[in-house]
This record gives sequence, C-alpha cells and structure tokens, in this order.
Amino acid sequence: MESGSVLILVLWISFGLVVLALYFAQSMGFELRAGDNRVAALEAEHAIDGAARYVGYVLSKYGTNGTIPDPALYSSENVPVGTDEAGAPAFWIIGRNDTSSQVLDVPKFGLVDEASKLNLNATNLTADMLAILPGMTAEFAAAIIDWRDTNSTVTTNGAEDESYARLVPPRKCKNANFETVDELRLVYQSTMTLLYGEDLNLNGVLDRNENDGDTSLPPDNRDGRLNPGLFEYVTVYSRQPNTTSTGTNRVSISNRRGLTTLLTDKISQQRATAIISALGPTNNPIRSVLEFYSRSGMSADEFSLVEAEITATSGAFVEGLVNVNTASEAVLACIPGIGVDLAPSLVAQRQSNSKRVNSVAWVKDLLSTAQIVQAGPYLTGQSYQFSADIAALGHHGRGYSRTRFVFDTTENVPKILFREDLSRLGWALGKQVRQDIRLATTLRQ
Ligand SMILES: [Ca+2]
Ligand SMILES: [Ca+2]
Ligand SMILES: [Ca+2]
Ligand SMILES: [Ca+2]
Repeated sequence: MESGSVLILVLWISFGLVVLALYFAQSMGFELRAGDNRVAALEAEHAIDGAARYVGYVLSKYGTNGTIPDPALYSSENVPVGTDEAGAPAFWIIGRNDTSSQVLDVPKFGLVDEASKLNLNATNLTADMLAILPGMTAEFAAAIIDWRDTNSTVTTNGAEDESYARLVPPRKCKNANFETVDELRLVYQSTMTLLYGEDLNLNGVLDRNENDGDTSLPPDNRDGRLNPGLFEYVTVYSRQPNTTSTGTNRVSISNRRGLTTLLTDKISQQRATAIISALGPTNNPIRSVLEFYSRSGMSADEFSLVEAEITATSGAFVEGLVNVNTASEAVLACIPGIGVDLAPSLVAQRQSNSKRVNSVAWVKDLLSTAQIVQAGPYLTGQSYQFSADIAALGHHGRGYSRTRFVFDTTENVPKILFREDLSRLGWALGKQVRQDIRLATTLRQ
C-alpha cells in the first residue's frame, strides 16, 4: 500500500540579516506509536552521528592525498549500528550515479565528490558557463555572478543593489563569495524550480511524486527522467592544497628550474632535459597541468609520477577545480573547451577506462590542443572534499532522520566543514528500501 497523502509544509522564515529557509515534511506512511517513534527517532539521530564518525574513518584510510575512496572499500547501504541483529538501527549514505541514466526511484549509495560540481566561488566561473546547466536561465546565471563579484556593476542580464532594493523585504547584493550553496535562495529571481528542479528531496533519483505531473509537489514533466535543479550541480567547498602528500610545496609549471629538478628526481636527467625542451619557449606560458602534460611529450606513466607534485597557480590552495573523473555530463558541458558536444564522449571514455584514478591525463587524448588550452585551467584529477548525505532509521525501520555533512581532507585528519539536517525533505531512500522495511516488519508480526 502506498501512502496517498503527501504533506508539504512550506515556511519561509527569516532571521539574522535576511536568511530564508524552506522546510518540508512528508508523511512517511508508517504506523507509528508516538513514544516508540521518539525512541526510534533518537536512535536514527545517533546512527547518523555514528555514520559521520565512520565516514571520517573511511576518508582517513582511503581518501588521503586527493584520492576518492573506492566505494567497494566501505559500507554505505543499510549499515547496522550498535548491533547487527535484524531490525537494528541502520544508515545509508545517499550518493550519485556515475551515468546520466537513472533507474526510477533507486538511489545510488556512497560518498559524493564535491569537486564533481561547479564551485560558485571559482574565479574563472562565468555566467555563460552556468547558463549551460539544465534548467538554468541567463538571468539567474548572471545574477549569481553579480551576487558574488565584489563590484556593483550590473552585468548583462544580471542584478545588483537596484534589483534587490525592489524586493520585499528589500536587501543588498552581497558582493562577496558564497558561504553555503543554500545562499542561492537569496539571489535575485531565485525560485524553487531553478534550485530543486524536479528533485524535491535532493536525492538524485526520480521519486514517485517527482514524476506525476501536478498531482503532487513538485511540478514535473512526467517524462520518466529526473530534471534536477541547480543544487545538484554546484558547491562552495572544492579546493585542493598546493602542497604534496609530504607537505612540501608543489612545483609551479612555470618554474623550469624546479621542474628540471623534479623530473630528474622522479624520472631521469636525460628525460628531464628532453621534456623541458619539448615545453617550448618560456614566453609561451603554460596555463594548466593538463596543458603541461600535452606539451611535454611525456608518456602517461611518466606523467603519473609528477602529476600530484605540480601546480599551475601560486597560493596555498587552488579553489574550485572540477574533477573530470567524477563530474556529471551536465557539469562537464559547462567547461570551456569541452561543451555539450564533447561532454558525452568524456563520460563514455572514463567509464571504460580503469586507469583514470586521480589523473587528468586521459583527457588529453579526447581534446584538441586548443581545447586543452581552454579546458585545462578548470580541471583536476584530485578531490579533497566529500559530502556524506546520511539517512538513518531507528529500530524496525521506525523514525527517519537525514543529515548531510561535508568533509574536508586537506589536513591530516578529515574535518567536517558543514552539516545540515535534511529530514524535512522527507523520505529519500527510494521505493525499494521502503518495501524491504515493510516486508521485514510484516514478517516480524
Ligand atoms: Ca556584484
Ligand atoms: Ca528525488
Ligand atoms: Ca509532481
Ligand atoms: Ca522529468
């Protein structure tokens, strides 16, 4: 029996300067006794805390030096907490599919790489890039850039103080970096449809109410495919350190002397000389690690020895690079030099290539020299921030709680940068988990 009633509460509340939050609650279709439910809800919350500690352990063991933990090495689905008896509290880590094809209502489980998304604060992010994302408008893309840039000059289609002054209540354009992705709610002409699309519970899969047209929220086009909103594609957390695994500074690709030392050390003096020579004259600057590889004439094996040791930028961190090994087709389509034409072939290539881990090298074979020059400054093969979107149930499938954490691995010990309770978005574990729990409950009775 499916629950027919979906209760959606929408409360816009403001606090502090002007912070708006949107709350949802969806009836879960379980028969719950109030007291037992409270216990189960507490168990679910404790399961989430336990899961967060587990994720910290997983990242410290399998997610060091920019590595994405292999999902085969950790548990992310129906993981029992406290005891492994049937009906114990359990958690799930809601992940994302590597492919654009989706099975209706079946989430993928695992950690999500924040570098798979566009970073709203990346200095090389443009309105034109954002506008390529599915469902975006040129106006909202430009308003995002105006919200973030430090000037008050209205860009084409954009919005600065004059536009915000007309809102009720009026507010100022921030003119500074985004601190959270949720801040997008404050940007001029922000709408539920732009931010959530059809994915009202932000789980990356097409739930029943997201494929029934206007029968229940959200409005959707009932086409059997999930059209996510902007929240699916953007982050504020991705950044990688300009230091190596041993804590020393990476070598700048414009520092020929430093490169010679590194290449001699990692490969050989003879190859170092040949590689430096292949880079060409120094008045033709190299703009990215990918372009360096393309010009160097190195083999993929040679490049793998130095890739994590070199950088194209100064400063302690590089902000907002996109990991070409995890980014969705929609995100790759926004990258200059890749675009909507080449993004599908990149996704197809990486799915058939097991040697892509931690590297951008394979991209060289799919792009022209001009495309490499354009795309290189946006791309990386390393990731240091991960979301753990944890949903949990108390005993016998009762209670439901969900919290999303963002972890940072740039220091030795993984740190939590952000946590947000998403329980208000309602059930996000899909139809199968719900059916399994009902079946287990029925068998118990
Ligand atoms: Ca501005
Ligand atoms: Ca969904
Ligand atoms: Ca709907
Ligand atoms: Ca749809």
